[in-house]
Amino acid sequence: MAEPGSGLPSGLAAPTFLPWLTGLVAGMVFLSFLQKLLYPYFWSDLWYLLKVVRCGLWTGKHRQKGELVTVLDKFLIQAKKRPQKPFIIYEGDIHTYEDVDRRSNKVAHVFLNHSPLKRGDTVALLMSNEPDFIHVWFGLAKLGCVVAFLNSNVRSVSLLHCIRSCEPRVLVVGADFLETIEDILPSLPEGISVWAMKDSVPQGITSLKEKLSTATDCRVPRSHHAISNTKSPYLYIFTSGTTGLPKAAMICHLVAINSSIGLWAFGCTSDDIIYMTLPLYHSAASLLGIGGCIELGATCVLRKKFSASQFWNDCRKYNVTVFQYIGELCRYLCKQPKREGEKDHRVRLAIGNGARSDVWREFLDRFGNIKICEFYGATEGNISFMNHTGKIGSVGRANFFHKLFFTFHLIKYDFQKDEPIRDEQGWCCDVKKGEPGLLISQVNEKNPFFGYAGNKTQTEKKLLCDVFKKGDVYFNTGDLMVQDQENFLYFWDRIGDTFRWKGENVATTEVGAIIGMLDFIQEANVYGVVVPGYEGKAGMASITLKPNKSLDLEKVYEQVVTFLPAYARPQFLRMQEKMEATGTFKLQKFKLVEEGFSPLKISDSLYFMDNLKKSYVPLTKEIYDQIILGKIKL
Ligand SMILES: *[C@@H]1O[C@H](CO)[C@@H](O)[C@H](O)[C@H]1NC(C)=O
Ligand SMILES: *[C@@H]1O[C@H](CO)[C@@H](O)[C@H](O)[C@H]1NC(C)=O
Ligand SMILES: *[C@@H]1O[C@H](CO)[C@@H](O)[C@H](O)[C@H]1NC(C)=O
Ligand SMILES: *[C@@H]1O[C@H](CO)[C@@H](O)[C@H](O)[C@H]1NC(C)=O
Ligand SMILES: CC(=O)N[C@H]1CO[C@H](CO)[C@@H](O)[C@@H]1O
Ligand SMILES: CC(=O)N[C@H]1CO[C@H](CO)[C@@H](O)[C@@H]1O
Repeated sequence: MAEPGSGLPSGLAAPTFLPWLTGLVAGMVFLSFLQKLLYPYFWSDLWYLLKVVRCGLWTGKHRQKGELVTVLDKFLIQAKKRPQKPFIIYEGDIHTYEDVDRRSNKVAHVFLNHSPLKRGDTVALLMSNEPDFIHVWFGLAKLGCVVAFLNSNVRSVSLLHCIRSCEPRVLVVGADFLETIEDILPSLPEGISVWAMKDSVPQGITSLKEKLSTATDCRVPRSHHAISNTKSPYLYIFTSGTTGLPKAAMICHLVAINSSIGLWAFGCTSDDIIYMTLPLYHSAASLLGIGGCIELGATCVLRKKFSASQFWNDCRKYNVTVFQYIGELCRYLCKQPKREGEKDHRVRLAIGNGARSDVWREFLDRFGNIKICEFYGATEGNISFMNHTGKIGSVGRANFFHKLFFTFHLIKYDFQKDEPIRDEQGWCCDVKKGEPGLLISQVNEKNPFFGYAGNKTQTEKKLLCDVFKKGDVYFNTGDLMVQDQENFLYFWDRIGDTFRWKGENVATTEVGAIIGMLDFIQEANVYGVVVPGYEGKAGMASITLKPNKSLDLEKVYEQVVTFLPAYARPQFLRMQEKMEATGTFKLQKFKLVEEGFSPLKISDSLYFMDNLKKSYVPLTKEIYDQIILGKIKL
């Protein structure tokens, strides 16, 4: 770098009147100019680094004193410090920090007195967004149990798979899920006791609600949940990795503590009111959102389900200042009919991921000056970015400071073979700026990967070995990203056997297996296709029939609706005479994805999922046009 003032002729300030001062000022102006030119984000990067360091010191401090402070401990501290402060506002009811503390004590006492649960046992929780989700979660955490959050969209066989994979002793279900659970009750593994948050329950299920009404709310001794190792398990959160059925990612206390600092790092304070419409069973809402509120002592306005038409009304009603989003949410809000006074609210910050640049711009135009902070972080991965400079579309920036702490790479990827490209020596290579590459992050002592519950093979599949040299290990995020000239990172696509739709990852093998159960289906090949105007990809199943069998469209519809969550149901079917044998299976999938769902381009019969007719119907040109124009909503 140029030396300060070196470009200035020294005799310029002729009467040699304090020449060094002139030189210094000129030098500083020049330096600042240089900094703006070469390092325009220097100050924001540095600011971000200081925050990261500060929270590192914070976690370190508590470790040094020999006392490990978990997110639950922080909650207890807040409950003592500000008992009357609203913690959760749900359907107009206020639950203060003290209220939540008391009710979760009750939950703890019920299980302490009426079940054989002990510290370290896993409890699966199937509930929608409601205060009791948090009461049960915290109550069980107070007993040192590990809570597994089940995705509440998942049904039957997939749900059973999820429950089996985390080996719980107890299953707690919300009132809305009694029917779901009754369906699988006979198939549940031996020794799981089922509890429901409802007064009257069928045989074989215990009523938690009834027991709560008589339970004591006195404090649970800290010895039940005090931890001696921050890497011990705290939660299981299900994710669809790059392959197969959902997997339970183990979240240890340390990851939860780190995530809970997120809101603070984005600039939230205890005065903020955070609007939460995302499902609590995902890490964004539970770890970042609820954990973040606790860290700050802030208020969370919880909603059972996101509603685009109610969104701004709620924001006004509750004086919301911050909300969490996924890309779809911003898009739905932009699609709402325009109304008077749309900028009339107090929201100043939105935190989330997946907002595309076009939607992002429209959103700002329409709803006013809201700072949008994108972040990226795989639930189970050891990598995260924050858009701490608010650049439109980007998930964050890999800055100089960042690289000191996280080792990540974008490596070249073969889209057709669906695997990283390796050179003659067998090493992977970094992509050039501007090209999409697979995001991987190094796994080592400092940067551990905690793996999935139950299955070693699955854990190993998420890891890439011998990447740049013999013996190195990287975590494969399954996400393709692009890095621009300024080092901003942009989400590009997902690889492997999953695609994203409505904010959820869809495992193609799972969907394929469900359709394959039908007796007339020979083979089902599932993938996602791009539909203009939507985030992610819509599901499509390419199928072949068994000899002498005919396609029963209603049966296919019934099958997917019965067994798959709404986001995983294929929107389109494509009937193929036989699966083409060109090259590998993966290669063929690549071709199918490219071909999309246009009846004008594809000669095979195409079908469209029609929820009114409760069947798949032929995908005509009219239907196709209406989908493209947004007149038919997917
Ligand atoms: C959590 O944050 C601390 C401090 O920033 C860091 O030292 C630690 O490695 C992080 N751990 C995980 C698992 O994220
Ligand atoms: C929102 O703020 C206004 C003005 O500060 C206040 O009068 C009102 O009570 C607040 N509403 C809620 C639900 O806190
Ligand atoms: C683990 O995964 C492998 C491959 O996905 C599978 O064959 C095996 O049955 C699984 N084991 C368990 C215990 O789920
Ligand atoms: C299918 O039907 C044809 C004629 O109807 C018959 O010749 C053939 O054996 C059948 N194949 C099978 C596998 O049932
Ligand atoms: C997502 C995640 O857990 N990231 C962590 C990876 O490890 C670094 C420290 O080495 C943490 O700071 C990150 O939070
Ligand atoms: C948390 C954080 O640093 N957010 C940044 C996001 O982007 C804006 C610019 O629009 C910055 O001012 C913020 O600092």
